[in-house]
Amino acid sequence: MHPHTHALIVIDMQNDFCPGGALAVAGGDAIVAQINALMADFPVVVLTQDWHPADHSSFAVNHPGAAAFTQIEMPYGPQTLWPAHCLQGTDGAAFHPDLVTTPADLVIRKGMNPAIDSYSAFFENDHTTSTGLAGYLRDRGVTALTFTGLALDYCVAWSAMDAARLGFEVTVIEAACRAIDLDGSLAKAREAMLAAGVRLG
Ligand code: VGL
Ligand code: ZN
Repeated sequence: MHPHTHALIVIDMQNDFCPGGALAVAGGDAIVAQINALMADFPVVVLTQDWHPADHSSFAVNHPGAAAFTQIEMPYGPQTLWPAHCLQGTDGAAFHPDLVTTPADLVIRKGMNPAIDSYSAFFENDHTTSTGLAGYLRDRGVTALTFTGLALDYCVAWSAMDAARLGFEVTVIEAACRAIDLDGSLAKAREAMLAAGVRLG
């Protein structure tokens, strides 16, 4: 068991990111058993859930004429357009049925504001609007974070880099993650994580 200052953060282990889902990540379901086993080693466990309204601006369908997996400019910077996914309250937004959620201390939802996407568990994509997660972890005396989940090159990477910037000691267990890998996004994310001081374990 890790000390009480170490938390496991499990990112977006939801049906829509697993094979058969709306934004399926190859092998997304293959890491569930590993994550279940990891949870037993951490005194603090946080799960995140991508949780979008139907009119969310990251959905290609809400930009007439635009295709999924292309980029547009938003007031806060470039935004990749995605197939509609993780609609609040739907089965696609639910956790993978084999994920053991009982050990979770906190479930944090993100991506509810239709105007801003939110890859990171800490901030929306404007890098300013907080989800409150950092305050929760600090209040509990947590200083080190280990990340797993989906997708490695988007929500896991953005969360891990924000955590490192916030001063947490950060490890990403790559073997317990899977990536979307859109236009070299995995290589870019790995490089950016290493530059941000994230340990890839
Ligand atoms: C994610 C794209 C859009 C993720 C969420 O969980 O990595 N990726 N929404
Ligand atoms: Zn999303």
